[in-house]
Amino acid sequence: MTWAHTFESSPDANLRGTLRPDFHWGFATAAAQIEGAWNKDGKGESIWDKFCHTRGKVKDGSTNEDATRAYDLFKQDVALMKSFGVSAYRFSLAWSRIIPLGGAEDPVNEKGVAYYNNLIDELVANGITPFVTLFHWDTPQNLEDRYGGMLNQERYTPDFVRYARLCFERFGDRVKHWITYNEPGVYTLAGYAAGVHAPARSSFRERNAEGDSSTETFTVAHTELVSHAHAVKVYREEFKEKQGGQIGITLHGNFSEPWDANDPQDVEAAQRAREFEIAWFADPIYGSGDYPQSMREQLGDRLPSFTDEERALVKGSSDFYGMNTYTTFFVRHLDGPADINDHLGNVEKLDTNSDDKSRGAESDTYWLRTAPEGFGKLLRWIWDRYHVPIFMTENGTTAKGEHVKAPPPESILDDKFRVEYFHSYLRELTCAVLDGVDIRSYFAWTFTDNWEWAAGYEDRFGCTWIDFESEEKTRYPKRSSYFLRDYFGHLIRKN
Ligand code: PNW
Repeated sequence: MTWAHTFESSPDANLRGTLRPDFHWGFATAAAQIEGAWNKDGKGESIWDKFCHTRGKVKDGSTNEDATRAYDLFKQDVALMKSFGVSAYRFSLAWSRIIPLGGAEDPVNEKGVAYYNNLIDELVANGITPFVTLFHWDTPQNLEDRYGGMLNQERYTPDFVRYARLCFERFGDRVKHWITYNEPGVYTLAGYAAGVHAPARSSFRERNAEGDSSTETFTVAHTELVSHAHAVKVYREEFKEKQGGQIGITLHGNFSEPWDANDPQDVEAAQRAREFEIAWFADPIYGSGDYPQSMREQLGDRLPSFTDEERALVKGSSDFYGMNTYTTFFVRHLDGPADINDHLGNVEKLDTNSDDKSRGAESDTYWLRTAPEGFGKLLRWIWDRYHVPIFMTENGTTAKGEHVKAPPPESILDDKFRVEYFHSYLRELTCAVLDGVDIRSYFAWTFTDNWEWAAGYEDRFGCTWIDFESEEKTRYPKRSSYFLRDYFGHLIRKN
């Protein structure tokens, strides 16, 4: 099935050619969600391999042992992407595939290196620019066992830096766009505050045997920031001149709107929520060089302090703002002192505002609703506060009803809900560009349905539907893939 879209009718007609000719568009993925081959060809165990083999952790009881089998089927996937006309592909490397035990002194798995070399070569041969994420949540389990992973900044940092250096050495002749960490905030909030993601630590003993949500969350974030900055320093000092690439970090961030726009306390609470979620990582890197004052006030000494050396290292440590965003929430202030385990800025997040207006149409994922207006505001908020070029590195949605048996009926593949999501968000993106916001890429999340972490295979974010029950994980493109092809064809200037 193919679909063709034209955009001659208002208001799309006058958006033609708005995006720069070198604007990159494509799909984003993560190794642990697609590769499968979890213990093949020498790959070591990651914290997600352990997590999904622990009873009760994943919603549908599934594992990522096979996932979409992207490890075996990468040539087919590159050909499919090419048929959608992408110019770029963002994917992550599995650290434990490259260094199975993870550490600076541990051996390299040449078969793992070869897999990524083959994938990169295949992309380049097909004219697709690789954007490579070093870390998308799959810490080698051995580093967790050896010294507590990111809780141990001193021991972890040299291990991460050696892994990063090895990747620059082996892949940097062809990879010119590097991302150190994907969403350091979600990694620590879900893994150490809520305890619902690997490595499954929190203060909540009914869920996790160990952990302290009130401190570890911020310790791990600090380790991510500092180790990111060390890896960037290595790239800039030892590789950048010769290889000519760019390096940065990707942060998550949804938009927060006041629940009651006429209540100054809610207006303040929405700003505080944006700072707890976004400025937590972005201020040290792109702004003041320190954590936001609002966080220091609430968290006191539970928030680590940057040494002078760390501050100098972290500030300016990203060539661009890597941005993942999905939705918007209404935020209402809470009275009284914040809970010890609060990470939101002493607010509550709601689906409707004081006028009972909904934040958007429901997807198949509880936290995600279509909210393009907030996206437009968020782009401007980030641009006004930090003024660095923005690479959109993830954006997308699930849609209700897609979890059916194969073969999927045409009504499922004609994914109107997802098309409407992309259409409305890309209009906002284009308007922001017209307003002067410097945006250089857009990666849809995600290429195919995949293993959605603790939600298993039931949350389908793909622009291609996958039959997970078939041996070949048969791929069925949804209409949204063709919509993106046609809409970017319209939006990107041709010269
Ligand atoms: C991202 N939130 O995670 C990740 O980078 C992907 O690996 C993941 O599959 C995708 O989004 C969809 O979930 C997020 O609650 C998880 O706002 C949660 C949120 C945002 C991003």
